[in-house]
Amino acid sequence: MPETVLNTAAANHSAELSFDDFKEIVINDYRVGFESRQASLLGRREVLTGKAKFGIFGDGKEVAQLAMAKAFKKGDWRAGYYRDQTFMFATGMSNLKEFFAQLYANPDIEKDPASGGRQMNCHYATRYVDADGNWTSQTDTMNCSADISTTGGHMPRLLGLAYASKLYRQNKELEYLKQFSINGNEVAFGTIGNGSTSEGLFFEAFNAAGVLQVPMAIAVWDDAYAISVPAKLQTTKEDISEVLRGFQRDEKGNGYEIFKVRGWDYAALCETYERAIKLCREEHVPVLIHVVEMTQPQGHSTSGSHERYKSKERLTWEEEHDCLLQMRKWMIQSAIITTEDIDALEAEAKKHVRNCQKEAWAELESEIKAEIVQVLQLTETILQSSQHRDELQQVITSLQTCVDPGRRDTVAAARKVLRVTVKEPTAARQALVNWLSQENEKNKERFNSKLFTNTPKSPLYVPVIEAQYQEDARLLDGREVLNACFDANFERDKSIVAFGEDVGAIGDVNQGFAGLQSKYSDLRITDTGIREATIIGQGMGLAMRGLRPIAEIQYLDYLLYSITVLSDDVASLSYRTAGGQRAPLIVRTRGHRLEGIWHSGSPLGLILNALRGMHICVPRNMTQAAGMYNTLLRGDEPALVIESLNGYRLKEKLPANVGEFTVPLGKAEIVKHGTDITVVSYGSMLRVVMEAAEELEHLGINMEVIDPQTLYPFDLDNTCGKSLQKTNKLLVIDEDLPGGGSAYILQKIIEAQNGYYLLDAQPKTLSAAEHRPPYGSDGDYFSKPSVDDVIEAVYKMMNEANPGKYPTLF
Ligand SMILES: Cc1ncc(C[n+]2csc(CCOP(=O)(O)OP(=O)(O)O)c2C)c(N)n1
Ligand SMILES: [Mg+2]
Repeated sequence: MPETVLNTAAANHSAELSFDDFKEIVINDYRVGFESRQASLLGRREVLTGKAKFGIFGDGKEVAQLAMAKAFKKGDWRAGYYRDQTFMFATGMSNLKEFFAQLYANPDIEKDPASGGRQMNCHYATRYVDADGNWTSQTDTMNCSADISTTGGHMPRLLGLAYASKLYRQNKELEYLKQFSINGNEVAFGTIGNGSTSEGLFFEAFNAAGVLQVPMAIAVWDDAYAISVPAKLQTTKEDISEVLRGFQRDEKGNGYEIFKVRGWDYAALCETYERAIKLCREEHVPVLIHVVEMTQPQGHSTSGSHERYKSKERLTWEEEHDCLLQMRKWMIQSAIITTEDIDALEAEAKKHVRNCQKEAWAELESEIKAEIVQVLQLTETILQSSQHRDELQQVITSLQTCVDPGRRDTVAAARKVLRVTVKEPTAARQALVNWLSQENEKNKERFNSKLFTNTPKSPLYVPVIEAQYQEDARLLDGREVLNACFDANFERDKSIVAFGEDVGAIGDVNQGFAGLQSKYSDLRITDTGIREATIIGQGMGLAMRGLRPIAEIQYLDYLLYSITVLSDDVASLSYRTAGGQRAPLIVRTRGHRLEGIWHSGSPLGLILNALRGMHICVPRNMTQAAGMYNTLLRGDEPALVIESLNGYRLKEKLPANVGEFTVPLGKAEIVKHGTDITVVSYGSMLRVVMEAAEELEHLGINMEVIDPQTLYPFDLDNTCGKSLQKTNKLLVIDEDLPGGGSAYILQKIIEAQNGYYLLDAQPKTLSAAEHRPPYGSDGDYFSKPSVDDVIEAVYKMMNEANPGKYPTLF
């Protein structure tokens, strides 16, 4: 049965403490909670008076977080949401000044280490990658994985963080990774709002953690609302722990230990957290702590007021059950503090918070003011000899009178001055041009950097090692080449694990991992449930904790089930922490043409748009795929590898160095040299293109075929652009929808590589039909580009260029 701790009880951790020590701890907790509340109140004011753009705060959730912080140890992890400032202050993972620096969007990572001003306020993260790309020691620190704003979106990552502890405890070969774990003793603490438990990701992760039996401690902060929508419209029976009762472990099997406790009852919360986390840490039993009767003193966020949708009775109840008010009463009643002393503490705390806020504002303001002075001085000098004094004076005045100016104001003023004086090329104007270009560099670093980690450990810097072939190299099925590659890597690096649906016992549906589970154990090659989103989350959490996961999505078509996790969480991690966190996760999948609507997907446009921040690899065969895995497994950035579904049984020569050779990312390869037209294609489509190339030779057309190999990064050496110097004609062919992956490739070649200037004919694309392909070979023929389609598309372009030489076909 779920354990319900609804009675106030003396916190049992105090058993070994003297009353004075106990009092000191409680009073200090109250101080942290009270300061946090003041930060919320002041934070809201800062938004309403215009210094910050938006605010969401943890008021009404303070006391439970004080209890959670007590149970949180070095080495532990948090994956939570925007209500957790009190926990972050109580653990020391953040502080009041950083809280305000983030609210003001200070882009300096010294001031806002969580996100360098990139995330909304109360989105937390600790930094674990140093400037050289080295991991810091995660067992010496408390660790917070970077928050995201999508409610429930962090649940898959939470699962992965907890799963890492399981691997570290059970796989003794990992003992050498001491900076990441001490015997898997680390608990992954999660927090989620009651409303967000309605999300599928919550249920998927919850079930998976029960199956896996991992040390995941998930707290539901239940304030009975999700913005304006009340519990009765969110949760069956209005009670999530009641709904989840079937997960309670019992004589029928493993499961969860479930706790329910009131959010204003400090002593009961401390006791609950102590018991729950002990079990979770020592026995790796996942726990649910459902914290009920929480409140929102200021409503949901600065975007609206809760008086609009909460009844008077509810608002009165919330006031009375304010957790800090209740804790205060209990402290006075229990003789922990006198009314006078707590009044004094509160007055002191208010002052302290105010000072932190002022300092945080002053730090940002002083930098911007210095920049304003520079722009004003430069503009004044320009003005002396300008014909446009009035306009320049206007720029000066509006910059001088700008309320709460930002960097956009200084840069916009400089750009305006340069426009106004475009016909006055003075030395003074040049000085402003120089200033602007320097600022642009700095602002690029502040606002646009670190989409990838770009450390010396980036896969882009992995040395290139060519594949070597012995004279009698064996000709194997493509899947066997991959299998040999994985085998060599698993042997080489004990931190590599692979998991997914049917990956373990049968070695994946195409047998790339065949035989490897029995060789390396089911802790390293592992079957999972059908749960794509949490397969990715599982991989992400492992990758954040120093392991090298290959997370497998059975078919590319099912990647969509995990696209939110990949897009919101994995792909944005480096950027949203300004390089403070990374997750070098490799996602393995297989796609392009095979059979039917859900086994033929090639949605590269969707992927390229959703997953900027990951490398996107589209190997044309299994040898190239192996070389890409060899590269990625030696680098520190996340990637997606899409193998060709119809290529596993095609014969390929086994390289002698199958686990060592590397295919560099962003290195396009000319797979057929030619002079008449440049055709760019990738993946399974390339085989079709090469078949067409043979017949086109008979028709007198010699095409150059280029395989970019990776779509992100795309052809870093401009191989495609250079090819156009020869052919002056470009055709991009893929299996995606029209305007999908091919449009991306066109933009790269025509615009980024300046291919436009080399063309003497309109650039074209040949893609699939706009619907998914029907089942059967006819379905494929009439939906995806066929050899006939390729031949005719190429021929038509040649016909248009030279109808005399290439008469119209039909
Ligand atoms: C996936 C997603 N859907 C919707 C939102 C918009 N949104 C932000 S907070 C919120 C309510 C969340 O309520 P709850 O989980 O109960 O947390 P609380 O804010 O009450 O602590 C909503 C709908 C979002 N951020 N992410
Ligand atoms: Mg809520």
